[in-house]
Amino acid sequence: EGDYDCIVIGAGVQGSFSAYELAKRGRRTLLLEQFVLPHSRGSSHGQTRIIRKAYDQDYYTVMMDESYRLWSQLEEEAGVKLCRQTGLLVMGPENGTYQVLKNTLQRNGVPMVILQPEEFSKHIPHVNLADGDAALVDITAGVLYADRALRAVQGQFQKLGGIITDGQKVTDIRPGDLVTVMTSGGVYRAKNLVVTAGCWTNTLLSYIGLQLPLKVLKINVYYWKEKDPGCYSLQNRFPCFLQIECPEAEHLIYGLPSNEYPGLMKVCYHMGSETKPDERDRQTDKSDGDILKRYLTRCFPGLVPEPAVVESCLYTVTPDEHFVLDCHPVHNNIVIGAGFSGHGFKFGPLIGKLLCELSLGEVPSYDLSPFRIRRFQEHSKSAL
Ligand code: PYC
Repeated sequence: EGDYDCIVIGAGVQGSFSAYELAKRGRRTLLLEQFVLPHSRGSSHGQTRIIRKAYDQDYYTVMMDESYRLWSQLEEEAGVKLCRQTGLLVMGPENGTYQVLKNTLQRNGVPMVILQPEEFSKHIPHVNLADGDAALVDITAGVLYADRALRAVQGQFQKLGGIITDGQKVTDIRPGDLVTVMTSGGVYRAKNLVVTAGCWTNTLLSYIGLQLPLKVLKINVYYWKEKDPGCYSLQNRFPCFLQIECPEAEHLIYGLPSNEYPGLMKVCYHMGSETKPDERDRQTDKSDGDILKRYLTRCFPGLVPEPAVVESCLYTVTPDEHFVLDCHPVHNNIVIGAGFSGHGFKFGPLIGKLLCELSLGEVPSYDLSPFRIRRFQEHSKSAL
């Protein structure tokens, strides 16, 4: 119990970085988490994520520039390695989203290598490039060590005097000049509140008169056995990859080199089935596994096309798959970071900085208009 300058609800990657930024600016900050940390019930667990600048919108590529710098600052401060450069292989039909990513990289001067189809197998053995597909490598990309990053940022937050209270579920929020947060274990007050509750966002927003158009998806995280151990491994410098628009799949397929389970490569479908955040274990749809089997049989002949390990993760997806970074429309001392739509982890340090800026009433360092809550009303109006 007690008073703070700021309370952050949700100790996933975005909440942890927000709390850290606030503490760095001398704010007495409480980071609240419903589960006992660390846990795997949300969207920030697991050992690895992709970090990349290859995007279809310039503003994400530009924002990643700073995010990379902030990741290395944290590496230095905490004395741990959090990123490993592997490159990102992007494959897809020449004239489509592939071209959009390529143009964004070129416009923003991101170092990349374009692989001509005839030399592809020399550079990337063990992968079959589909007929008609083009390929490039975003050199700057790599793997982020996700679990380790969360530990590091939470540790730095605590070193700055920040308080983490875990195992307490929020049961009510009362807005006002001092916001009151009731949990299963206490009552807390602060001048400012940041809500970064992942797929529980709408549950919390229901206490403060707001609902966002967020869908919660359960993503199956598949690991596939290498026939020849190491041939797709991080040690052997195999890159992360994105397969855009292929005959087997309507959505992206992505992969990371084998690392956390030696001999197993993570390859997943960037789509899942809808669930409620507390009922994910009831959602057992694995039809994406068949899509991946067909794709891997054709393009990754060095993998056994039968999943060896299946884990899960939740995405909280907005209609346009852009984030929500905004103040509550009525209570401007409440800031919301949500809807990271399965591509937010890599932005964590920058999202933390931006939510901190919003919370302190500062002009944010980037144009946040793509991330405003208002866009949903505008869309629904124009649809009517
Ligand atoms: O944003 O790079 C990404 C990503 C890969 C898999 C899910 N998200």
